[in-house]
Amino acid sequence: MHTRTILKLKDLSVCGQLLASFDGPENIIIKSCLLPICCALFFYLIITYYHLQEYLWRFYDADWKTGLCDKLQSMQRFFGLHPSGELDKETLAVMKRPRCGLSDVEQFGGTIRWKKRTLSYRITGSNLPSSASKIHKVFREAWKLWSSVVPMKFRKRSRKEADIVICFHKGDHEDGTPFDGKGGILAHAFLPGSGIGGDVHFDADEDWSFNSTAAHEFGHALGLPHSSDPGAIMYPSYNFAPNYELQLSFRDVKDVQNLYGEFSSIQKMKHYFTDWTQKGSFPKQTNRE
Ligand SMILES: [Ca+2]
Ligand SMILES: [Zn+2]
Ligand SMILES: [Zn+2]
Repeated sequence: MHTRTILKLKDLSVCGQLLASFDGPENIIIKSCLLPICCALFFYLIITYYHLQEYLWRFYDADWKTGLCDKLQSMQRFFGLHPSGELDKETLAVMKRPRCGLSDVEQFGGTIRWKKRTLSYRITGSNLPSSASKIHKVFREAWKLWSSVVPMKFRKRSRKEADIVICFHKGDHEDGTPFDGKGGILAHAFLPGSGIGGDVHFDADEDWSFNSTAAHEFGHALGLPHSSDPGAIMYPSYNFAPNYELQLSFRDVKDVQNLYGEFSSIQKMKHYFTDWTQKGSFPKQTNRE
């Protein structure tokens, strides 16, 4: 483990040299001023190192055998940064971005998916951060994004059991992956399956701007892993740009169609016709490359 390169301890040695250069009793005041700065830098590095370890452990393989430097390089490669293995400014900036709680390196092999074509979802819990009608609207639009490219339907249920249960939770909510308050992790989801499988949890401590977060988490609920394409909905950091238009990337479409197939020609025509009668226009092409 190349801790020295990750922590950049040379910064500390510069401080040490600086302190040593003010030798003699006449420099005692200067030294007493520099000492707290050096201590603050030391604690800053220790805290940063702790956060880095936690981040890499959570999102880049929880295997003790893989060195921290190797994990850091995998992270830098995933986000298109120079794989220096050093905790530089760009890497720190990526670590601070709000993101999804799932791993970036876990692959599901394209075999974990729902066998049925119509899925039900239900919103439960009491921590709704906004009006129920607004939340339903956002979720409906997020599901529609996926149902516009694969032959799947998503139906909301108010009472009975549903395939996908959506909740807003604060902190530890007893699924082994506690939320972290404001910032950091905004949501997580479970892969398709029975019980908790397919369920989606949002951090109730966030100021919600759901669009891209919901669409991303619903992608996981369908069985999709993270994508390293910055334009993809399945990129681990959510896109909150003010003028961001919610749409699937070419990669998102290909990945979800690998799991659930494409529309047949008849389904495509029906889809176009429905859109035309509802909006008076044909659906726009969402497959961004
Ligand atoms: Ca959070
Ligand atoms: Zn995710
Ligand atoms: Zn959870």
